[in-house]
Amino acid sequence: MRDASPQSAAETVHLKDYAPFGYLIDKVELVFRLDPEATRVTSRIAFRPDPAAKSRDFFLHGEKLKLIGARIDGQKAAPEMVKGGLRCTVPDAPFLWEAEVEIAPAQNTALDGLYMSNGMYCTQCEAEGFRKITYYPDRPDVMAPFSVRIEGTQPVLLSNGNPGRKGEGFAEWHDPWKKPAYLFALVAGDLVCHSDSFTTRSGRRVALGIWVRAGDLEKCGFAMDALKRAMAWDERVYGREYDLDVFNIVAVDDFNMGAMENKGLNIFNSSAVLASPETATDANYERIESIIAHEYFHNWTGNRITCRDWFQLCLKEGLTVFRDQQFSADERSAPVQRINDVLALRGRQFREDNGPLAHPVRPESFVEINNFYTATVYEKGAELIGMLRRLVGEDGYARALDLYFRRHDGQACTIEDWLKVFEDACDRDLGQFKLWYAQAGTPRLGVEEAWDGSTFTLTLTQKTPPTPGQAQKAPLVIPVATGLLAPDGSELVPTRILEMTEARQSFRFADLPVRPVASVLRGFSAPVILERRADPRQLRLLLAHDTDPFNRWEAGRLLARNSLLAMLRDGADPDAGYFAALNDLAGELELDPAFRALCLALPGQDDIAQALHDGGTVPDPVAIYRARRSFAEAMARALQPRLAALYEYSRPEGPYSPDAGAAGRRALAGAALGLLTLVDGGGRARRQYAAADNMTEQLGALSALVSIGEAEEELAQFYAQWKDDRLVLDKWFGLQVGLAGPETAVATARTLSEHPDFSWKTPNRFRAVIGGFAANPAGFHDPSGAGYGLVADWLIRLDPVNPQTTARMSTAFETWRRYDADRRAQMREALERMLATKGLSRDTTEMITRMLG
Ligand code: 0A1
Ligand code: ZN
Repeated sequence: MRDASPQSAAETVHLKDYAPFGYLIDKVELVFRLDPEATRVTSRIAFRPDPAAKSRDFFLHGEKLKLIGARIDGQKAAPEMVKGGLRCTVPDAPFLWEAEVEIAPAQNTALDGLYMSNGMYCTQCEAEGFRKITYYPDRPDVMAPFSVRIEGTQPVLLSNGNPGRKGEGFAEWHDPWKKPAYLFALVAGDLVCHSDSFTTRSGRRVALGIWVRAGDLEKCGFAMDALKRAMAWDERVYGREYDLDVFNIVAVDDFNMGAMENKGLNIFNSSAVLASPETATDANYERIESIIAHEYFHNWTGNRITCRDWFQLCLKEGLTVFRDQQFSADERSAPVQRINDVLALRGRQFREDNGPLAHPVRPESFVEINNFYTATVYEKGAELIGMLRRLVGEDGYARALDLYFRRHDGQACTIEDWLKVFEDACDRDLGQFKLWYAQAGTPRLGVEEAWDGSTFTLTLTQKTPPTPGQAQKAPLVIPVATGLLAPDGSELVPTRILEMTEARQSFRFADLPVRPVASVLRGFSAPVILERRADPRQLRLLLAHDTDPFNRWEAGRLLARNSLLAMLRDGADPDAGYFAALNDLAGELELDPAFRALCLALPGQDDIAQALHDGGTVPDPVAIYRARRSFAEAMARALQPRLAALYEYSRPEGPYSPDAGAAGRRALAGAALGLLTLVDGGGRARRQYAAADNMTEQLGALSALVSIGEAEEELAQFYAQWKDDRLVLDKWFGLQVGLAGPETAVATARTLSEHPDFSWKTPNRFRAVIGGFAANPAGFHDPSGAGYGLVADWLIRLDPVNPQTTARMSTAFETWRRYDADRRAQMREALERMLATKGLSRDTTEMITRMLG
């Protein structure tokens, strides 16, 4: 661990070097005297030597702190200041450490530690921000109860735990649960509260508060409702009750991520809490519900049981993502949730896992831990939990989780601890399963079929391509959920889990009356790429009849993708057979509208690029954009009457409601509108735009018009209407840079990056404009290289201000090796230019170095 040699803090930290801290902490008392330029933080920390630890190295982390003074047991201490912190000689017995430091929150633009956002003080301590607040063993395995006193003139002063004394200019808080420093939080500002309460199943009343700026009070209702539903769900499904008298959430505008699970005081990016029908889309509501649940669920999976070190990040994140996905599946439609989760996994994690940034779900080394809050740790981490559950069954999973909470409450744990509870509760050896945590890369699953007149044999093969630092891969345990359909579409063999453990393995289905059509990897039962030569007739049968909704959708997806690939590779026409099958499915009135909307969506541009690359063809993003557009136009023409009817009759009546049913109907109407607009000149979209009373329909219509380049008037109107609403203005920016075609994208991004409302130091706005553009392949990959140049210029500018967001957004370049020689050279040049920037942050340096490999 870094703590073993703090002098080399900028160097690589290795999991194998982990060593426990030498001291335990009985209590922490902090006093904050707030001032934008000179906040004073005093700490009183009761240490005692840990009898179980070998080291007696008393090293406290500290960064950007001005030490005013330190004492040990009341005597002036003389610590040695070293890189990344201080070291001190301390008694070989319990002692009290006291220190006073000064920090300048107003100067903190990196948004970790204590910083200011719109005049409000707030903190972000995960992963290593607490060391910017005071000297402390800032590592997750050091847990302690905290008491906090805040002195400031702000009307609202919040911290973790339960409220204590409060008076003019001060407030005190006490958190009885021991926690690592990364869960510390403090907020001070002129805020108002949307209050409510929740009574736990054992009858304790918890006061709930969502704290926002005065103008935002009306936008908290949905988040509060989601919170109460999440609290009830965690009691019902996992038997987990909340454990403090209060639970507070604060919305801030300047935040690097979505939200943070600080004990009893979650801090949220305002985009992940605030919603009203006029300003938030259905997708925004869905995201809010899932993030509220995610942060709340961390109270048990993350806070009560935390990580021993940051290599174990997936212990809390994979599990908590899995839990929030389960929650959303229960609250909404399970198949739709699964499809969306897989879309996100393929879009972000597969891209990462198949490029230079590939790393195991539990990495073995890092330079900057903030660079490992990745799709692999989060989303693939969640998939591993799903596979475990599939392998041990629902009951086994429930027993294992009960044991996990019983055995490890109050501890800082490892993946070994996690797997051991499954081994003990389910009497199963998970030695091979553990490889999923250690081996990077997306396995390729091959499928061969044989039929002898009564027995159907599926032979599965697995192969994981090499990833950086891991040339050789061993076979994994892969649960392959499989069912068989008869040629008439009826189900011959219901879903069973084929448990694959070898590189090549056959599974037999005997005594069948007819040769079946196999539905393999139902529900996307493992995070793999299925490599199966798909016969279009079989796919059409699955699209029409599969009893597994995921594979039904997947069959349509494959038909669309194969047709697009054939257009791009061989100049083929769009697949009319697919359009006919889709037309039938879209008209199945008993099918969930949200599901049908997903079936009408085309594979994304990056998805197609990845598929071409996987198949050995160099992708041309501009050609992909054009092929996809002409495919969509052909689809719109082929399905026109159906789409017109769907548009007409799917939209829900009555006042806007964000519930899943109404949202699904709007999604279906919106999908129809998007396609129809490509062939109807935009009349419908213009009418919808003018009449819309909710953001979903207003933005849906505007997007459709922007896509055909006919939105000038509406864009101006939208800006005039929403210029004072920062979250809506982000949408206005994002939509223009994200949807512009290859002819206009670079110019649009350039113009908008010069717009007076492009407040680039605010992460949400930067992400909307620069991130939105980088996610538009037809613009970012402009053959001139201007797209790469524009993004690189902005990243170089943002880096000294906010390294975390810069490093995260530099992943726009992670696919550089996929492209043709010219684009490769231009992207490489942009990466090298960034890397050569004097004083480039450790965060961004690490990312670019890994990308250049
Ligand atoms: N733990 C939070 C996400 C988070 C992680 C890092 C942060 O700063 C580097 C901020 C938030 C979650 O999973 O929601
Ligand atoms: Zn999380």
